Amino acid sequence: MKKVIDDLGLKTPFYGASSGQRNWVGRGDKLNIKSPVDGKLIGEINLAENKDYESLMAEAQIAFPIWKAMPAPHRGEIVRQFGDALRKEKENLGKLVSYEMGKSLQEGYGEVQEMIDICDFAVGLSRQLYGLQMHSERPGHRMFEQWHPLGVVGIISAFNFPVAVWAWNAALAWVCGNVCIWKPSEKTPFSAMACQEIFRKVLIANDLPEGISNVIIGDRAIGKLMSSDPNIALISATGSTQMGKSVAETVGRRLGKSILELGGNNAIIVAEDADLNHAVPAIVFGAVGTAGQRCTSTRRLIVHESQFESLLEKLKQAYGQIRIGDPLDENNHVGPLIDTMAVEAYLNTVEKAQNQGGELVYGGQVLDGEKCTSGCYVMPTIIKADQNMPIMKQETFAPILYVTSYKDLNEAINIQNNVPQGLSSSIFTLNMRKAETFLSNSGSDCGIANVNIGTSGAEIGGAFGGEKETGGGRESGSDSWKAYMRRQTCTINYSTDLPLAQGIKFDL
Ligand code: UN1
Repeated sequence: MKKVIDDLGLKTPFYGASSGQRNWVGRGDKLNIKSPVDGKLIGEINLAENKDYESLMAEAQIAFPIWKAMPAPHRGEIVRQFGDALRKEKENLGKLVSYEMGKSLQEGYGEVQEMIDICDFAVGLSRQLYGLQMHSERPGHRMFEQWHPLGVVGIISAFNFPVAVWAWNAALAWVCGNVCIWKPSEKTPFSAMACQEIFRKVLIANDLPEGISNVIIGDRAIGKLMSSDPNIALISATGSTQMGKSVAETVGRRLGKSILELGGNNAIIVAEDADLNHAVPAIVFGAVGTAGQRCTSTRRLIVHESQFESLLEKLKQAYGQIRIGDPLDENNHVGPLIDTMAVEAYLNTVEKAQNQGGELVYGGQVLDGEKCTSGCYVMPTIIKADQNMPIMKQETFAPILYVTSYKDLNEAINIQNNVPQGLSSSIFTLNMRKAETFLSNSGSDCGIANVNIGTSGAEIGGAFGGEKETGGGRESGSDSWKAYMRRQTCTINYSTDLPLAQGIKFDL
């Protein structure tokens, strides 16, 4: 791993202020960052304090006028170069993500691929930041709208996607003409610093100010500082609903903008006519992929009573084949949870579910042994559940799948919607009426609704996000870019008169 880290241009050991790399110099407490894979120290880092934030903000503000003065397609060219640099670093960065966060190497590479894809998307977008033109009601007038950058965009991201979620936000924010300050999770700072280093080199090669992209490694206090800072026009925050509520309140108090991508409690409905050959792998990947630590992870399975027992049997069999261990070993499907606190939450949830009447069908244990030395490896778990168990309404970031049964589709849709969160959802059916009902306005209430694919692994081309306690924000594809810009409606009078709108006469 040392070679991977060195190749990525990160100087080891990481002694904060002595690293000589401006963006992650911190004056605060020293933090030891250990890998959940083997419990070994990756490096030490000094957390940022208010003063560090202030100096980054000053750099960002110097960079903004320079960056926004560049035509959008030129900004797109810089993002294109970043995408190319990521292609070159895919292997190293994917490995670092896998080691620091604990997700499988395939998923680490997948995450970097998602960054490359959003860069490509943003390059195209840089020539398509279209405004509409309207017909004015007044003769000799032209009315149109145009989009301008916001300024400094703050990005707060979570440990589970240490790099991709930043890229969804940053690549769009940049082509839109903004500069960014990124506060990654303090659980995965090195992946973030590696990204920053890759982009920093692109900026230097193009004679551009480094302040276009900034990373700050800090705790909640820094997040709070960003949220309350009127110099940050938009905060895009990914994390728990609890964190999101606090960000929303703080940003809202100053009437700032926010994009919130918070908790999910995603369900798959399996209809009586589902193709189980497709449903089973989709469920397993959704529930155990990334050790159940995606906001899109499948947490609830709502199965038609006619399929219930046979599907449960098939799932037990499939779970028996899952290889758990070092995520950098490509033979393994599932790595560790992020830390021992997450293991504790997993155990608590399994216990609570059983106390509430759930039946443990598979898993429920922490793994040890020579392949699982960090204490962070747990068994993917299946719990036969009653839909009214309160624990089913909560999101636990762990591979725990609740399975419950239903009789008719409306009941299944009600169960699916009857949680505070509203991120992702899916149905497995070969019946067109059922599929369309699920997608109709009396169907899923989530931001993402899929048919015959699972709840996780969304493509970057669509707008990503969800409703209710998921926060309502949208990032990544479609027209999500509009949230990173301010809309200006312009009316030009080229007539020889001054007619007023609404036919009002005001003759002097
Ligand atoms: C997240 O877990 O915060 O759809 C993002 C997915 C990924 C992104 C998840 N593309 O599962």
